[in-house]
Amino acid sequence: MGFRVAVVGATGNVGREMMNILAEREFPATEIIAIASRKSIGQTVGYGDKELKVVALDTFDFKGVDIALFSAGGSVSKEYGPKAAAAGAIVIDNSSHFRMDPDVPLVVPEVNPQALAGYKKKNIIANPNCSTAQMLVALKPLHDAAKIKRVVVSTYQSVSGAGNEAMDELFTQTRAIFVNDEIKREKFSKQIAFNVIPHIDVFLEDGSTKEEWKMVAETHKMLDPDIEVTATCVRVPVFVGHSESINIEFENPLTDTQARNILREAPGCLVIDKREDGGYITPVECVGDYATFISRIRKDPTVKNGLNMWVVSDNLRKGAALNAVQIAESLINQGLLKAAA
Ligand code: 11C
Repeated sequence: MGFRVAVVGATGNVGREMMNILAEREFPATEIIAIASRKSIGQTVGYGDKELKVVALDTFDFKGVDIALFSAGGSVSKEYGPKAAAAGAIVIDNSSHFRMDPDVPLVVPEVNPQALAGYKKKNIIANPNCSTAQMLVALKPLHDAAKIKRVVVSTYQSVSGAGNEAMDELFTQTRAIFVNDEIKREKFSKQIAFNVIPHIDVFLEDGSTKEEWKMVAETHKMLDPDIEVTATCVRVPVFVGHSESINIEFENPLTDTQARNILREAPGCLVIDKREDGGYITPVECVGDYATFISRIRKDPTVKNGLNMWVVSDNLRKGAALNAVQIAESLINQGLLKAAA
């Protein structure tokens, strides 16, 4: 007994991680179908110790598929997500396309698993933006304890969030600097090697970027619409792993020791906070892990009830592929999805 699972965008960064995580977590699948655009036909993708041939999306019939994990960009989700959902598959979509649709639950299982029950309206569930997912895994237990009023977050986001070509651009620019070659810019509007870029996704009219807006809007949808959030999202020359400096103001008192103890027990969180040289996490150490790592938990003495912390996670995993697979697992655990006998 098990489920037929389709992975759409299987050859991308996140799609490959979806395949890895389905295998690692021994997701109860009777069949995994690796789907991508026509240009990927002929490629294979790894699933455990198997190599699966890629199937073309435009001719694929989703009938009989139980779960379709989409990570092929917003336009593919817009066109094919509803088709897969109409054919009977539960679509778990990693793009931003459906996130703000009131009839589509936006879910991080450690934060709002109860929202999953609403998936039946469209047969679609949205996965949040990677920077929001890891922030909320850390904020939710603290909000439950002392009610968060305001969050000021600055992100340090790896290039893998922008896809394979962005990773290649960091690599080739870095090499070009060492061999004194021309630095070519394609994916990023400024040099990314040995630099930082305060710009992720498109600019909005108020001067913020869409990435920053997502951190606000998605926090409101998933955690609490009353929390004030302000974000600055920055691209850094790191291949995988997003980091965040988070300043939190609470309604009620919460000491740094209390926060550390709460986070030590919280689902999905791993506290590494030794207050000594190297006693904190950096992005290279989180790669391939499932956890949201939390370090540098300390009092902010400039407000009545304030804390600062440093939050790091593998953006391709908790920020995308892992969260999508956890949503599927949570559907099964909540009895919302049953395998055919
Ligand atoms: C980045 N967070 O690091 C983005 C990638 O809305 O799902 C994911 C974009 C999204 O560039």
